[in-house]
Amino acid sequence: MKCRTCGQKAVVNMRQHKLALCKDHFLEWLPEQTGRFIEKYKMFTHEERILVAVSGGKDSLSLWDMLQRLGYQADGLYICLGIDEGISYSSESQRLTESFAAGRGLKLQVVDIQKEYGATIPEFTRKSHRGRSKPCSICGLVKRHVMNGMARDHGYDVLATGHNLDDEAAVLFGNTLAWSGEYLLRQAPVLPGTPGLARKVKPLCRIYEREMLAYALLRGIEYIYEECPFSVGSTSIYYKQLLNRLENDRPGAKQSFYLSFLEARKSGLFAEREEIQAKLQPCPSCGQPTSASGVCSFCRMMS
Ligand code: Q46
Ligand code: ZN
Ligand code: ZN
Repeated sequence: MKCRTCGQKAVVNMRQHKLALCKDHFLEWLPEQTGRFIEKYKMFTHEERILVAVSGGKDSLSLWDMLQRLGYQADGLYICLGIDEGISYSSESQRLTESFAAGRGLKLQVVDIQKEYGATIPEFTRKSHRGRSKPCSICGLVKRHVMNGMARDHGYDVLATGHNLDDEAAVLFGNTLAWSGEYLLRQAPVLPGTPGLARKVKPLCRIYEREMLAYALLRGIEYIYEECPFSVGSTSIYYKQLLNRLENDRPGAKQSFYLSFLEARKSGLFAEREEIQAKLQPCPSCGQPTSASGVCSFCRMMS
C-alpha cells in the first residue's frame, strides 16, 4: 500500500476514506481535517481562548497537540478525580498530562476534587444514594460542573473535549435505541453558550478512534493506555464493539450513521422539541444555569 500523496510506503490505511498515507503525510493530514471541521461547524476562531479538558488519554492529549499545531490558543484543564482502583489511574494520568504540558510549555489548570470538595469521586459515590455501584453519573455531574465553572471563572470563550467519532456514534446509538429526545437534541459538535454556560465543542467528532490512536503513536505522545477502571463493562463500550463489527463489514458505516443524524438535525427533525425545551435559569447556590426549578443537581448532590 502506497501513500496517496508521495508514493512512499503507507503506514495508515483508512478504508473508511479510501485513503492510505505515510507517517509524515498522515501527521499533516489529520490536524488539517480537524481544522476543517473546527471551521465547518464554527467551533471557535484563532482569536478566542479555548480550554481543553484533558484526561491524560490519547484523544484529549492529541487534540491539545493538534490545536497547538494549528495555532489556536488552548490551555488544558485536568480534573483529578481521585480514582485509584489498584492501578493509580488518576495519579498516573495526572503525571502524564503534566509532563505533556511541561514538555511543550503549555498552560495547564488542575482541579483536585478531593482538595476542592473534600472527597474523591469513589468516596462521593459511597456516601451518596445515587450511583449505587458505579460512580459514573456522579463523576459526569462533577466534571461538567468543574469544567463549566473553570471556563466561566477564567474567562475562556469555549470548552473543548476530546470525544471522537466512535464516542459520538456510540452515544447516538444508545440514545436512538432508547429514542431519548432530550439527549438526541443535545448531541451536537457545538453546543452554543448561554449566559453562565460556556460554549462546548467536540473538534474530534468526525475523527475515527483508530485515526486518533495512530496519531498519538506516530507523534510519540505518551498517554495513559488504561481506560478508567470504572468504564469496564459499560454499555458504551458494548455499543462501540457492535458499531465496529458494522464498520468492519461496511467501511464508513459509523461515519455515515453520525453524519446522517447531523443532517436530519439540520433539516429540522428536532425543531419542535427545540422550541419546547425547558428554559435554563441560574442555580441560586452556585450560579450555573440549570433546568431544575431550585438548586442545580450538582449543588443538590453536594448538600
Ligand atoms: S465517568 Fe465513569 Fe468516566 Fe468518571 S468514573 Fe471513570 S468511566 S472517568 S468517562
Ligand atoms: Zn507520503
Ligand atoms: Zn448549583
